[in-house]
Amino acid sequence: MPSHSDLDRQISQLRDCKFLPDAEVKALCEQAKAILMEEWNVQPVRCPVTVCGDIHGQFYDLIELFRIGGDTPDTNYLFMGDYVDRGYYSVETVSLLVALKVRRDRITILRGNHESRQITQVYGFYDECLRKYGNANVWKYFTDLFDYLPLTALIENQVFCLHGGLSPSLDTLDNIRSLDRIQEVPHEGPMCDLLWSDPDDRCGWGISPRGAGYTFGQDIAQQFNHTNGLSLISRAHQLVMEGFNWAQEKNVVTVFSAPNYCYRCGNMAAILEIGESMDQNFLQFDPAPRQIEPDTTRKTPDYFL
Ligand SMILES: [Mn+2]
Repeated sequence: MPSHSDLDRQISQLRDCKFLPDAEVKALCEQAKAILMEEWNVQPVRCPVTVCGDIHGQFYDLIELFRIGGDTPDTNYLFMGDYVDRGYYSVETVSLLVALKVRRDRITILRGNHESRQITQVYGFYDECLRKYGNANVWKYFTDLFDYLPLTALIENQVFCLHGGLSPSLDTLDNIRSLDRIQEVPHEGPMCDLLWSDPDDRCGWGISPRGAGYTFGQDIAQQFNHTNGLSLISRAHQLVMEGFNWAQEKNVVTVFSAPNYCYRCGNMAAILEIGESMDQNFLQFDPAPRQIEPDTTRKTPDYFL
């Protein structure tokens, strides 16, 4: 078991965007697994807390996020998934968040649809691990860890947080509590829906253009909030140009924390501060100044899923 100073050293190395050796990642993931195992499918979170959306490997923008929102553990953070894929620094990004979790800084990290073996083999994290480590070990440690991430969080029994959205198979928070989450994200079903669904202007349930999850209308969100005594559903998963977007008469808010997504979308990022009295304050931010990734050939990813 590494000493606290090992962990401090690792965190400071990661904050300089230098990835850790294979064996250190392995040990970190083992410790993180033991912590996440004790967390719930609907993980309770106290306010004040700062809620964040997709990061997608944009490491320097994550550092900017901490500069804007305050450092851990002084600021209590809730991240709603999608740490990896798309950006150049998935390894450093997810390593830092996991290391902060292991240090037991005040941080909750939920699962996004990209925290999956299958998706990361298509959208960048797998290739990045191969490039940086020469083999797939680190990819395996992290994707095995992802199975333990909580699916949702509940701030003061009022604000329900998750990556994607609602599911026609889940009417209550107790339904979610009874899921067996320790598995790869399935292609369909309630666990898949929580990580893939999106709000929509049309009423009722709809077929999702993503090919997984559903679209859900205001009627669905209102009913879910009413049934479960909630004031708000906070979710990520969709690029929104201002970094946050109210939907469905403020039953739902989208928070997206990757500025200039994929280094080309031109969007702002945002985080949502929820204060001592559950007051809400959005902080928007632009991309951090950064260098072009030094020594690799840039691939053109598919931006359209
Ligand atoms: Mn997503």
